[in-house]
Amino acid sequence: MRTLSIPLIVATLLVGCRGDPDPTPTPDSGVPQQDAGLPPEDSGVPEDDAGVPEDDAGIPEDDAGIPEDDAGIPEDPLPTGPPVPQGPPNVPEFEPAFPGQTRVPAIQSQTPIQVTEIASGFRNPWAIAFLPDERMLVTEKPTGSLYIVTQQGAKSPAVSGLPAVDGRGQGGLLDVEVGPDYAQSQLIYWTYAEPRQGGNGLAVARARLVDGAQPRVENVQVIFRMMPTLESTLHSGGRMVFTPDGKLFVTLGERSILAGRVQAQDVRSHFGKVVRINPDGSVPDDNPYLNNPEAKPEIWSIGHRNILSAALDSQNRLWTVEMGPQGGDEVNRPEAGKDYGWPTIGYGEEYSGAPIHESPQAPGMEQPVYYWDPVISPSGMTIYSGTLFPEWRNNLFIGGLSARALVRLMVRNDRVVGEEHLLKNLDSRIREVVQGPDGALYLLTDSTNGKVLKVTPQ
Ligand SMILES: [Ca+2]
Repeated sequence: MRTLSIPLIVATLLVGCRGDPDPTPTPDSGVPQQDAGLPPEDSGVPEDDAGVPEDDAGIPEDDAGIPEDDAGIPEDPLPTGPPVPQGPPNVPEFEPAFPGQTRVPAIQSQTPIQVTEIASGFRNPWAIAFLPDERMLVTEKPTGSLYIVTQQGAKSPAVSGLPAVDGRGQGGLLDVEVGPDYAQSQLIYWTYAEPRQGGNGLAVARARLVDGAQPRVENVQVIFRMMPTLESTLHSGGRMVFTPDGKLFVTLGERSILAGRVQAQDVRSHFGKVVRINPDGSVPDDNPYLNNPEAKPEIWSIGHRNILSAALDSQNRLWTVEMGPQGGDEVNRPEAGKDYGWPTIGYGEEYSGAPIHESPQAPGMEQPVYYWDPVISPSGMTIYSGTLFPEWRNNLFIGGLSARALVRLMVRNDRVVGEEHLLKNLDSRIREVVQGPDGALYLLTDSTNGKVLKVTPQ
């Protein structure tokens, strides 16, 4: 088991100089053929919206927010200055709803950071979850394989017993989580595109992990199925977040094609929703749509496009980052029973340049906390709560696929006040960001030779 065990330091750098020279000025942020500019390893795998032309051009708080952890110390003044260098907006005619909703001042981390390669050779890995002994579960999207990886980089054989996945496009094996009661139950949870008669759909399964030289899962239970079934290889969603009160949030995409997109605000469909379930798949008795007999009872919030980033803040509130259309990636803080607007409102447009929305704002629909135009293509998120990087406490860290960066957002009073694009020098699509039990950030790069990277102070 302990074969390749010497972590390789791949990059050591001082982070975030304001003029961080970016040799590739967002080559892939604004045009449908974005993947054409990427290395060959990326070119065949259209996972994110940056690479997938839309095929459905037919549709047209305050200080109670995130508490500072140094209660007695005055807050630093808010950042000022120009935003992170980026291309011009795709939809300049849409004005933000409030100052600081986009293009906030660029910030620079003060802590020198080091990136260590833990393991490599994963085919488009998607998610990391930590077992209690600090080994990692790592999923591979297109192959449907799950591995156990040690901190020294040793990789187990693929865990056997997982059901087959529809591995095309943005489907496959996606997120993985370790059950809150794992020590007693050995239950792990995962999301995947389930092949079905007449199409496919996201499913959530759980099973008991039987550890060992040939790991396997047993007693697989599918605890949730996104309905209806539809034939689409796009916009699966699939991030999961356990909450301390024992509930499970799951993010669900709207399948991209027109037949799915139009269901994103329809409570009779799971498409384009955040759902909230119990760990056995049953419906919590305080979910927001239980008094509507037509609604899917699992629904928590509606009007989302494709959420691939989700995390809890220090108050255990859910934050998400959703893939928008061209110019419309957005950060939301989904609350029970609220409508986040897609496809009626948003800040983007079709990849063809055709308009989608008459307006970015409408009564009864929530505004994003923040949006990007041009997009970053977000996937994976953690809200930092560790001690290795005190200056990063309560900041959002988001993987950027087309941004080819680790995106850091500083938040005050539930508003974004500073943005930094870290690790641009790696020139890698960042698929996943997880805080390890040691307070380091663990990342997955998205390629046919995907890597597990660890970010620590230098
Ligand atoms: Ca929205």
